[in-house]
Amino acid sequence: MLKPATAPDISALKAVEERLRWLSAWTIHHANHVRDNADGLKVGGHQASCASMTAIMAALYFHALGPNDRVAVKPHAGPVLHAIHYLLGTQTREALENFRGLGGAQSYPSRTKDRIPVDFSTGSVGLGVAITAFASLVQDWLAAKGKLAEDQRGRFVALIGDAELDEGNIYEALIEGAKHDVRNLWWIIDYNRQSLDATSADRMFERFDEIFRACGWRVVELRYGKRLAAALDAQPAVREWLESLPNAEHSVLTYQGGGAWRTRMVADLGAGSEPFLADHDDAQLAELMADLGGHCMETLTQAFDECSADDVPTLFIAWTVKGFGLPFAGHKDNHAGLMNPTQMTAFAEQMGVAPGEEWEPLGPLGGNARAGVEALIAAARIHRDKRPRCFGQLTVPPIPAPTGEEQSTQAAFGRILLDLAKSGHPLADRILTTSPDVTVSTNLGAFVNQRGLFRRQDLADAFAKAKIPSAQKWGMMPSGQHIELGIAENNLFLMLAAAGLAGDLFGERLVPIGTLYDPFIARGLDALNYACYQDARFLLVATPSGITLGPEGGAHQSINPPLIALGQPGLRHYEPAFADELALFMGEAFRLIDDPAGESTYLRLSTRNLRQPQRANDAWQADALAGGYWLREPGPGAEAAIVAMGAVMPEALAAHEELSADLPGLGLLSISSPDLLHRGWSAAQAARWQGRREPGHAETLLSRLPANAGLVTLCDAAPASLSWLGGVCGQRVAPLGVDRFGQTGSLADLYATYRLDGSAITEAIAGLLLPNG
Ligand SMILES: Cc1ncc(C[n+]2csc(CCOP(=O)(O)OP(=O)(O)O)c2C)c(N)n1
Ligand SMILES: [Mg+2]
Repeated sequence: MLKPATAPDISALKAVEERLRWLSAWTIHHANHVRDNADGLKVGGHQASCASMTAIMAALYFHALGPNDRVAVKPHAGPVLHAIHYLLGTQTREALENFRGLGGAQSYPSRTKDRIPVDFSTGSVGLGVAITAFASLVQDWLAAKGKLAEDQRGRFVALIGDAELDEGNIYEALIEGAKHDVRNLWWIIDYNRQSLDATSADRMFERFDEIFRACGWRVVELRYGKRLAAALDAQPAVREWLESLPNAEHSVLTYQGGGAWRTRMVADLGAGSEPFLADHDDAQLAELMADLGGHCMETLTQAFDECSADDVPTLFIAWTVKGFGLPFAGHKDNHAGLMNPTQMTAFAEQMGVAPGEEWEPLGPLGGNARAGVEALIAAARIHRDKRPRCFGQLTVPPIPAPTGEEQSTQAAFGRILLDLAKSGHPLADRILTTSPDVTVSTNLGAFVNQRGLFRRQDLADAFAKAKIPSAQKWGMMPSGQHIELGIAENNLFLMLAAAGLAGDLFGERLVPIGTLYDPFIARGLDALNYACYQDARFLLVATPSGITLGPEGGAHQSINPPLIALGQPGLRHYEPAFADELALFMGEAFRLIDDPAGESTYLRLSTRNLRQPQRANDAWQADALAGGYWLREPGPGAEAAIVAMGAVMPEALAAHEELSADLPGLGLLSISSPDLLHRGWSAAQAARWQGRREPGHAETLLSRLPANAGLVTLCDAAPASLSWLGGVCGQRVAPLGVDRFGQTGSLADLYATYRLDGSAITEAIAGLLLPNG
């Protein structure tokens, strides 16, 4: 691992810290109190959260970080990151002046929306921390395959608000990381002992270090700065007193200042406090008591230097004061607190910033101090421009559909991946598969047998060695492509997020494929959203799904994921009924992973064996890719159509055959993506407002029917997944689907109970065509 290039220039780093504290506070102040505010909404920002971290971030960015290191910055310290890039010359004054405005610097660091290089977006606390563990794992995966040279590798740093430690996803990642012997991680806690609402509970003090140590981490606690440590060393009684002070009272005294510290020490320690207090007036005392490890440049740089030489995952607990150096330092309500204009003027004076010079990057610095800071900035090894995103590395081979008269989409998925693994096509080498303990039951097993499990050190399959027959070969090796996760679906999505950013993080586009049971998407929903928000690219295969799972019962029968997908940007839902559709959508998903304008794909699959259709030609394919195609064309003047999706297609086909005698021209529309159809519908409205007439695919399909036709929609999911289609051309709809929890049962029983069968379709059509019947 890279060591810091030079000994730290402490005074220059301190000057940088002041600049960061000023610029972050000013950026927020400007947005709230200087810039025009037409709508009167509070703009907001977190001056206290920023001031808490400026020393830590100065020490990191201008001393400790190497060129390949990647950082997830605590969301509320976003303005500090922008200030750093302003000093480095990679952020503009214009973007800072427009902080939290349209096109300006974002409130929380955003990979896609900010113009500065942001390694990981943050905002939903906890997720930015955990993704660094998975990014480190992806780095090891690539390195083990010779895809990432030694000098291209780096460390993954998470800057963490201490209240983020309440997020369970951090511990899920910690445990998974320990299993994989994760390394090159620095998690740095801004331990200001304040959250949004309040000060932290004392009972968790000295517990986090135990948790991390138990997982094999090195824990470095930076409690005191050099000056305070020396003062307390000389007066052990004061140290004992200070360390027994409840956190809330510590915060009160920090807020009240030197006079309050003095009064309290005299009251609690009597004459014993005199030697400690004697040399300091109130202002000096306040400063001394705020000299915590996370504000002391010597302490920080020394700690970072000491841990730079190895790759041991390290937790730094840097004690800090929330709002350090600001008038509301330590106040429990300071989270969203903003300095008022009077306080800001006083702060400017204190920082030596003259009126009109607020945006000067180096502000009041002159002479040697300025030269020192300029040298520090020039030497910052993390300095880099935003890299262009990395696309165009994949060639997608044709994906043939598995043959077989009867197939389930889940089994076909396994076959397609197996064929790819055996084909030796370069795309297969870029596939990283992963699953939270459902590799075998989602049909990933055959691929894993071919390509192995990833582990930095070889580990033979004990069962195979003992010659015990098993369908699964679980040999672990550096060349292995599958990353097996414990049952924590949140980790699956963070893994997909990290692997889906491999192109941007490491210059190597991967094809991440993750599998899980469809209902458990909900378990990792925020992490899925987080992955999409960063435009990570992957293929999510959710199987099995719906009440079609039959005897497995209601706890495993998913209902609402198609609705989730309908509302999730950056994720395209396809729900194939047949194996040839699946093959088509998998090819498309691979293409989308490597297309700058692409997105991730969610395939909702099933274990139900369906008789496969005989196709006359490939004409259906373009329409299927766009979201739906006529499986049975409607006749002229057709009064009705059945509109069906996925595993219930046999019921739709049978009903179609039965009803066609009485309803000539009855159509059967196969929906492959309600998500795409809805987007097309919205886009058509937007185009119309701009004077263009570009019907969406749903309109093109449904305009084959008269405006007064009836639609029976049918899916093994929430009926709203398809019922909205009636709005496209104004046709009447009878929606069939699942809107109660499922239960155990045979398919015939369940389809009858939940009204997904032929008689339900017949009744629904009758209801549409004979409203009084
Ligand atoms: C998942 C999630 N829940 C809630 C919030 C709202 N929120 C933002 S910051 C915060 C507390 C932050 O405290 P801490 O992590 O200690 O940061 P500090 O500002 O003290 O440095 C909360 C609850 C959020 N951003 N994300
Ligand atoms: Mg905090």
